[in-house]
Amino acid sequence: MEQYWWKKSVVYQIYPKSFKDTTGSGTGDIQGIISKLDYLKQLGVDVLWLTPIYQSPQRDNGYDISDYYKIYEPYGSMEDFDQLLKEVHLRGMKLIMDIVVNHTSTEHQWFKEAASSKENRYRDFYIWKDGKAGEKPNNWQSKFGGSAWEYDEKTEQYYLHLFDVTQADLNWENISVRRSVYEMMNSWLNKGVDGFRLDVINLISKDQRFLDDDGTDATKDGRKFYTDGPRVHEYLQEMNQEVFSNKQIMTVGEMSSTSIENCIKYTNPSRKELDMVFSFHHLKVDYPNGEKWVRADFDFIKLKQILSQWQVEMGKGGGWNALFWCNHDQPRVVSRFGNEGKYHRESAKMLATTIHMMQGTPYIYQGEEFGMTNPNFDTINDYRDVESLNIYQILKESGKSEEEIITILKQKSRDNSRTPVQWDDTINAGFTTGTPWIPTAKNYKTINAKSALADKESIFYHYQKLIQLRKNYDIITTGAYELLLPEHDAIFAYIRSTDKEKLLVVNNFYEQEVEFQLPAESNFSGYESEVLISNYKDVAMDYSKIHLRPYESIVYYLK
Ligand code: TEU
Repeated sequence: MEQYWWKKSVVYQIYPKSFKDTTGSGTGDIQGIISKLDYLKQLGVDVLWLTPIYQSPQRDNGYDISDYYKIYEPYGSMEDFDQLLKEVHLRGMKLIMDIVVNHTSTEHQWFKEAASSKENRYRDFYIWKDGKAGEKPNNWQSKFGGSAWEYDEKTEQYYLHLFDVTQADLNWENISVRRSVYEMMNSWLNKGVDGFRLDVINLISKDQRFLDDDGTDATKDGRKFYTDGPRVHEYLQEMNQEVFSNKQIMTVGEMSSTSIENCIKYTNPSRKELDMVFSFHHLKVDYPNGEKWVRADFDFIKLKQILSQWQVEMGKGGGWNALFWCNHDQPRVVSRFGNEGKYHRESAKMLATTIHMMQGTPYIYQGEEFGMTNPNFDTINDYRDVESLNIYQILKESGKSEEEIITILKQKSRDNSRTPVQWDDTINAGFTTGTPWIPTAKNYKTINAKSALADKESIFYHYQKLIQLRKNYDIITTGAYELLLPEHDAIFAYIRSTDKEKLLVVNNFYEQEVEFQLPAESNFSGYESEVLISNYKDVAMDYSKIHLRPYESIVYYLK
């Protein structure tokens, strides 16, 4: 197998809880995933990424693991998992697991032991600190709101939790933690798993001084003391040596608040750390001054600038991007950057083309392939996510009205992408015969996989074609990237080039019709052109000057 096989692959992310329920429990399960493998094969994806399926109290829907070696029972048994892996491989696809090793659940045996006494041998598996003059050890904040420290009465110390209070941070300074993690990861590889998505892996190394954040930078929450921390590259090189090396697997790191410089280090093959990274800077262009919890339009110019900067600089640095618009933590892309109404289909296809013609490995989040939207829940009773519920309380205490808070949650909540996959137009969209753990979006009768499969012009077949193009045109993998018209307020156009051929990708991001004029300095003379993919029929063949219809997207192949 080609060493960098994942450079031409497309990954499909499955959030099992909301994917497909076969028992009537209202929660998705492994047999449900197995039942949809032929659908995924038809789409053409190469790799499936399962978000955590391990034993967990489910406070954070599986990102709070209480046993890395057991399957969360409502999802099924280890035998079900073994069957899934076999069926995935039989179809020529691969499966990667989501590994959460920045923290465990406080229900994990390690934490129970650690919290039992200061002398317990697992005490140093976690980060315990004395208070300071009756206060918390420092002013670091949890990413889910409130302090990042929780006081344990029994042992009279605080433990660190960068996320929920039930997600205690592991102490990676402790070689026993690292050895236990590597042993667990190898056990999953020995079962035949094809790689890992590593959750917030750039947070595992903390500055051991545990200083207060002096408030000089925008976030003021302490993240500068643990983001891309002092030993993170050392730990990843050790993990690579102990787990990944000499195996044809794929690894992708989720990088919270990271930098391009660090992501080049994480993914340049010479450093033997990871294969690729998720960065989120392009998904904060609707966070005014970095603030997530306000309703805000997105900054289109900034979106183009950030995506382009990561294309150019990661390309120059020998790094590799994971390309994505959404996942289980982000709102649905067609609701966030596209059009939920009249131009739902055109805008969803345009957004897909924009990201799939870039350099990197594209990720499709379940339901994105047929245009699932945010559910637009009107009441807090429909929200389930620990982050949503925490922020609801915080905003309420800050004096915001119920209506203001719901408006914000409708746009920004992680629940937006966690509603049941809409398989067909039957009750609960064919996701479950029971009561779904979270309400189904109301538009399932018109937006569902079954109707998409029956319509050759659907978003599904646009994604299917994009996936196929990546296999057939090396320029999509290797071509240099150049943004055109950087200051244009509606057009996102870029070029991919090799010495023999070019791709010209032109997207109208808005409903307003607009003229595209190829910049004079673009040297395109003497090329023959063909349209590789578009979201309208009868597209303009003369690419030098095009009238773009609402959300029109065209890819010209020139050689
Ligand atoms: O996400 C970490 C992360 O960056 C986002 O959750 C973000 O911090 C959060 O939405 C605050 O805005 C990973 C997982 O993808 C997420 O589902 C988990 O909740 C989190 O880590 C903790 O494991």
